[in-house]
Amino acid sequence: MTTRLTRRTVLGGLGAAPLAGGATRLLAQDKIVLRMSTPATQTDFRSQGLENIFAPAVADFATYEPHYNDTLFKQGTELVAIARGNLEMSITSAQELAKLIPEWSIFTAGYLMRGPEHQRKVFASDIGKEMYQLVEDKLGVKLLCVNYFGTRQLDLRGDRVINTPADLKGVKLRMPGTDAWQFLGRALGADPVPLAFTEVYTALQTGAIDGQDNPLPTDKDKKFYEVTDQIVLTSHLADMNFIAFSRKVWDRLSADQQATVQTAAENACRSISDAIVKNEAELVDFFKGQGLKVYTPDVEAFRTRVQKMYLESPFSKDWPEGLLDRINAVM
Ligand code: KDO
Repeated sequence: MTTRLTRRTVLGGLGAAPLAGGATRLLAQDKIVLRMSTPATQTDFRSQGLENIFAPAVADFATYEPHYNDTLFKQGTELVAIARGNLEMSITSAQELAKLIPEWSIFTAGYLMRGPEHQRKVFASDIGKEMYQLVEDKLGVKLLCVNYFGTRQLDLRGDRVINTPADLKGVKLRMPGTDAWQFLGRALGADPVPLAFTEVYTALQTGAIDGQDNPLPTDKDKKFYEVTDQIVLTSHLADMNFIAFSRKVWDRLSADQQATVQTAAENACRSISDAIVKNEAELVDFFKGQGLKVYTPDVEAFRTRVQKMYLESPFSKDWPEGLLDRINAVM
């Protein structure tokens, strides 16, 4: 038998044993359905990691049900859906978390995280425990693990050479539609345009936008190279994602099942990060082979401007006291 976690099943308890606080514990014959919503494709490394590592590990008591390409919830609405009990899982980002919990905007700052190892260590430390707890307390969402999503680079139409932020003046750069992302676009020197991930290919093809930013593996997976001419290696954001899991569902699992979910997610995150690191290293040659110009601009000029703008931004007022120094001190 499978049960979707709805208010009716929680409160009505389809044969499930009541727990304090109105939650219900899964009985042995029940299988919980874990719907995961994401704008990503099925071929994305994160999707594959969850399908191949997470899903089989929890299969004894849970049916993993992924929904790709924004088909269940729209990009950026998943966390609220989980908080309201309408969704069980998503692959979330610091930018989406920052929309609901301003302290999280610290992790949206360009040129802050130094890469996959730094991310892993930061979130394995007390910093991670505190920031994950904040999300659990405020949203009822558990963040199970962090994965490296790749380092974001500029991917543009046309042959305008980009060396410093000044060269991006007037460039209509698609960024995802939250304040944190739009600010990053402005900090880079561009004119940011908010647009859903699933609409980027067509907007590039028609020239509605001049470019977009994403990690190289995403540019390949979404075939953006078919409709752009150059990749500028600004490396402005070592991007990361988090496996978000409903606290209400978590509370229905036994201690053993919770441990299984946690380990399964951590194994998936590690494998996703490793696969992305490996793929990223191979992709410059791939894009050159597709006829794109790939080059490194004056990264220091971008870093200096972006870091200055973040420190002077209204976002930084919400950063917990001392956290920036603590993040930088993680080696
Ligand atoms: C994007 O919209 O550009 C982005 O890369 C932002 C990420 O935070 C992440 O949400 C990602 O899209 C989606 O998961 C689709 O891959």
